[in-house]
Amino acid sequence: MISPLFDESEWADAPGAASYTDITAHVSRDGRIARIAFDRPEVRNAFRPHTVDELYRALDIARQDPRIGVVLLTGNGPSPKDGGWAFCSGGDQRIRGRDGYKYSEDATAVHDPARAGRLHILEVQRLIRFMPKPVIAVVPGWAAGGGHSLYVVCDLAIASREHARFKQTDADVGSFDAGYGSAYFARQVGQKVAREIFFLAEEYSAERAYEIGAINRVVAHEDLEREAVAMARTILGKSPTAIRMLKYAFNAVDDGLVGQQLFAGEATRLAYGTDEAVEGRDAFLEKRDPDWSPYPWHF
Ligand code: S0N
Repeated sequence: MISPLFDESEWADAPGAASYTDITAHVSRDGRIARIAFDRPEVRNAFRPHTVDELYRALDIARQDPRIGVVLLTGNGPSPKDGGWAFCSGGDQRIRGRDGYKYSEDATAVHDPARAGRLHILEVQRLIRFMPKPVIAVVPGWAAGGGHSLYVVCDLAIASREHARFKQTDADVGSFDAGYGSAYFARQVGQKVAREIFFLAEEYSAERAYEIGAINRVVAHEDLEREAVAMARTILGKSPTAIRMLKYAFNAVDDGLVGQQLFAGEATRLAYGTDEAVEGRDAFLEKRDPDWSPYPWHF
C-alpha cells in the first residue's frame, strides 16, 4: 500500500512510474494534478542521490505536461518499522561522504568522479521554484533538514495536525542550506523566527508552522490528501496564465535577474500573441518597414 491517505480511485500511474524505486509518481485520473511522493518511509523519507534523480525526473515530466496545472509533493507512509510519518528528513546521512552524497550505500566507497559531490537537491529546489505551475507541499509527518527546505521552497504547504513535525536539523549535522532553505524562509517567517529555527533546531508543530506563516493549512491527518487535492482543484479553476504570471511575480523580487528573466519570458510570450508583434514579424519576413500606426503609445 502506498499510504492510507492515498485514494487509489483518484490516481493513475504517471509516465515512467514503474521505473522508480525511491519515489512514487501519479497523475489524477483527469490528468490535471501530479502527485509525487518520497517512498522511503523506513528512513523518514530521507533522500539519496538516486532519490533526487528520480524526483527531478518526475517533477520535470509534470512541468512539461501541458494538462497538469498543480503538483503535490508528499511522503508516503507510515514507516513499516515504527509507524512514524514523514514528508522528508533530508539527505540520507548514512551515505554522506566528505564530498557530498554517494550513489553507493558504502560511505567510504570510491565512486565515479563525475558523479561525486552530489548535492543536487538544490536542482530540485530550483525546478520547484521555477516551474510555471504551483507546487504544494503535503506534509504528513516529519519535515527535517533538507526536507524542511523542500517544504519552504514549495508555493503552498498543507500539514497533518496530528503527525506533521518540523525541525531544521542542518546545524546539528554540519550541513547548511544557505539559499532558499534559510534566506527565503526568513522572508516568509521573519529573521528572528528563522534564525531561532536554524540556530536552536527545535521541533515545532503544524500549528506553530501555521502561526508563523510557514504553511497555509493544518488539517486532520486522515483528510490531508483530500484537502490538498481540493486546494489543487480550486487553483485549476483559475486562469493558467494568471497563475503563471503571479508565481513569477511573487518570485521575481527574491530571484534577481533570473526572476526577471522568467517573468520577462512570460511577458514576451504574451506579447507574441498581439497583432503588434505579428506586424513586426511579418514586416521582417516581407522585407518592408513595419506599420506601427494602429498601435498607440499607451499611457
Ligand atoms: C526526522 C527525525 C527528527 C525523526 O525522528 P524520529 O521520529 O525519532 O525517528 P528516528 O528514529 O530518528 O528515525 C527513524 C529511522 O529513520 C532513520 N533516518 C531518519 N532520518 C534520516 C536521514 N536523514 N538519513 C538517514 N537515516 C535517517 C533513522 O536513522 C532511523 O533508522 P533506524 O530505524 O534504522 O534507527 C530524525 O530522524 C532526524 O533528525 N533525522 C535526521 C535529519 C537530518 O539531519 N537530515 C539531514 C539534514 N541535512 C540535509 O538534509 C542536507 C541535505 C540538503 O538538503 C542540502 C542542503 C544544502 C546543499 C545540498 C544539500 C543536499 O544534500 O543536496
